[in-house]
Amino acid sequence: MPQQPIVYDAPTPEPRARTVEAIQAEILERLIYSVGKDPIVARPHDWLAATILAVRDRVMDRWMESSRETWRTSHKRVYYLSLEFLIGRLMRDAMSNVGLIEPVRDALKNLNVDLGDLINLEPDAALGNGGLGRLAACFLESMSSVKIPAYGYGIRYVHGLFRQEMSEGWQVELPEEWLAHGNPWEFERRESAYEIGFGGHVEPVTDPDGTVRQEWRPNDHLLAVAYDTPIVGWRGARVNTLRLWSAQPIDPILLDKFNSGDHIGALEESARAEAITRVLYPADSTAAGQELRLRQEFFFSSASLQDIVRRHLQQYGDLGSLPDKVAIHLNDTHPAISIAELMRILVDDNGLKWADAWKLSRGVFGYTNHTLLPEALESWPVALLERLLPRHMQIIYQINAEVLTDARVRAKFTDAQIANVSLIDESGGRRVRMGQLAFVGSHSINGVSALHTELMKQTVFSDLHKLYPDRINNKTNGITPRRWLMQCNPDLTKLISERIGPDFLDDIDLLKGLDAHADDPSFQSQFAAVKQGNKERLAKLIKDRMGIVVSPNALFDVQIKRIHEYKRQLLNIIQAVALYDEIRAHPERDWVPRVKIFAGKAAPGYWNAKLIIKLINDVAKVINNDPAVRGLLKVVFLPNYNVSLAEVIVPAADLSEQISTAGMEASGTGNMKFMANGAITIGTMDGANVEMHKEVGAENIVIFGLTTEEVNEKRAKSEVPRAAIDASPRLKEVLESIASGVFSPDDPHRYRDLIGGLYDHDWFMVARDFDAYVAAQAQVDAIWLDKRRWNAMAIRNTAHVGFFSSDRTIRQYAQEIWGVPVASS
Ligand code: B1H
Repeated sequence: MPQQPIVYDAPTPEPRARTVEAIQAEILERLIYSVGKDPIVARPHDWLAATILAVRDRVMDRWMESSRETWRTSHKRVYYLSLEFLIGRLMRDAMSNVGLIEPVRDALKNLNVDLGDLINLEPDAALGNGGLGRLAACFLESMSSVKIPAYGYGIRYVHGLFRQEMSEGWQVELPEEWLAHGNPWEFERRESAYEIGFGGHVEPVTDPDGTVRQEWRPNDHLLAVAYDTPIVGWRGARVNTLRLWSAQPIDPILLDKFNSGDHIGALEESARAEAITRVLYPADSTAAGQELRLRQEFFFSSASLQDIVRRHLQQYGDLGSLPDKVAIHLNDTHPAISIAELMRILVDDNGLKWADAWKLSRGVFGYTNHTLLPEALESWPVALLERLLPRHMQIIYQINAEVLTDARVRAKFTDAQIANVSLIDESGGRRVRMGQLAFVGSHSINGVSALHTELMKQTVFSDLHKLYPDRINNKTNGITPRRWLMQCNPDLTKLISERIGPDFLDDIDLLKGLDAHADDPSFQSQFAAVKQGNKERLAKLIKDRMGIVVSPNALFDVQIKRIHEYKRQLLNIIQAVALYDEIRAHPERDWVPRVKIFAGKAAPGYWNAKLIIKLINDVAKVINNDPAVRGLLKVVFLPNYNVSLAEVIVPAADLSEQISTAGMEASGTGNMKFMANGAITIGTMDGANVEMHKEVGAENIVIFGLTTEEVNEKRAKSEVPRAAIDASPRLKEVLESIASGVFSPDDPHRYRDLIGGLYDHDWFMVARDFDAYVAAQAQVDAIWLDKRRWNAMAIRNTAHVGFFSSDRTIRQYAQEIWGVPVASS
């Protein structure tokens, strides 16, 4: 059926009324007619669904308007391809961005329902592991806020990141069920379904005009069905679409099998197809490596590209304008197979010449690298790609041939350099390196902090950078100040508005106006009172969930993030043990009461990370129950860290732990969230900490430890850490106590190997940074005791967070990578 022409000036829908009465009536109407419940028996989940539907309606008008405008103005569209979107809850975000929190609260109150209860009932959309997925979510919100026409493309996992429970201090993983009560935010688009192929073979076909084309004949097919979620920007600036793909079989039931009595066999294809989008791989900063993961990557890349090309052809009828109208961004290498898929679509399906297609394709793609950790760099066995995607493997070979010729002939590279830039890793089984593919197929390759981008040039991509020197650029990460300041910390937002006026809500750089008030005692005490309120709320949560009583007057010292050796939760807990020993040895001293708060998930197969969780819990048990500590130190590990828990912890933190081994954390984004909420950072010169140090000033951040160069030097010399341990009696004592079972009397050898690693190689420099860390913590104590100084520092952190808004990051992507015009704030 031919597509109907689009009539741009058709009447737009009448915006829904926003009064309390209208909203109240609509919630009731939705409850009865959409949820199908009588108000007298409706349960909280029914009210939640009805409320979301009423809020969603008030986003719809803006959604239609936004997409009509993009069609009408022929504006360039940005497509952000990401295997992860760590969205969290959507209702408060949407209400806040369209200014409906108060009327909805009042409408619900009239119906005897508490808005806060409903907010806490909404499940988190946890379609991501950590920073990479959360960044994608912040970017979506910022793209809407700065009015960039954009789509997020990803996978609608049935099970997001696993739920973490504790069993005697050990992490246990349970399946996550965010869709259990349905998802009122999404629209299923059965009409936007694409066929995705796997396997089969490639056949040359001769066209009537005599040209020979390659045609891929997959032997395995399934459908990608779209589910759309509206993402509304600040003050409803624009509504963009998050389009998540779900895998479905082409034939839900194989009728011949069914009719012959094989009822289970008849459903096999269905189960196989649906397996692709069933679950998110739970590894952060480690490549998954299984075939199913590669299937996920191709599945969502192919569906997204088919959708993009269809939309472009519908509007422009010609592929030559692709780079003028389309920017496709690869969030890490997970969607890098898109490069080969677009080439296949252009050359095989649409008959473009290879060279023309390659130019168009490179004009369209941009790629962000998020880590240099070798275990996270994706590569796939050639044999696997040949079997699953035979045509794509041919295309990759052809791309590689051109790159290698360029390296040899134009750049006169040595053999070693050629091996470095090759898309095929020939050492130990042939593998396709997705980073190299993403690099050569993109016109822009960016890192996520200044330091990380520099290291990209010096390490993983050094030779590719020499070959194509104008491609690598930096885009320091950011966070959305809506979710991470205004929504999670309404009291602070109100206080700031009263002090410097509300304009900072629309121009976050205006927070600098707080500098002038940083030393004002009255403002300081108001700022501290807000923090105190947030700490009381967190203390209550800790009491309710864990039964542990913590004093909101203590210093809340917080490390929340994925558990990883390079992030060094181990350094933090060892310092806690050292402090414990000191408190007991010197009860007479004037100790600063501290609560050490940890939260985070470990990848299920990452033994040392799981052991570190157990150690934190073992140490907590001893310290929290030792009367000699007199409550001066508490250790808490909060289970099941996720976005909504972060929204409670971050505003309550006094001290933000950003203590990764220098050179290893590409950026970090939690660091920025704490900064916004007036916590002081204790951190290494790593990732975006370096730029935070610059923005807030050296006197407002506590920096310690080895630099990247020093770490590299020690590693290059294979210097053993024993000297550092011998030189620090305090460290030695702590390590011995942990290794000998003081905290694990039920299994005295539990930590022997973990601690042994610090003696043998200490790759992450825990021992060698220990003394510097302890000294930095002492400096923190000293500042804490000088309340005026602490408060001034905290205020200055909030004041200088503007640079770390994802609106700034997104504007830079738009101008410098995507070629999309943006209004300045
Ligand atoms: C980051 C990942 C990551 N870097 C592989 N790399 C994954 C790699 O499932 N996988 O295969 C999943 C995640 N995640 C993080 O990205 C960095 O460690 C942070 O430093 C950074 O802030 C964040 C956003 O750029």
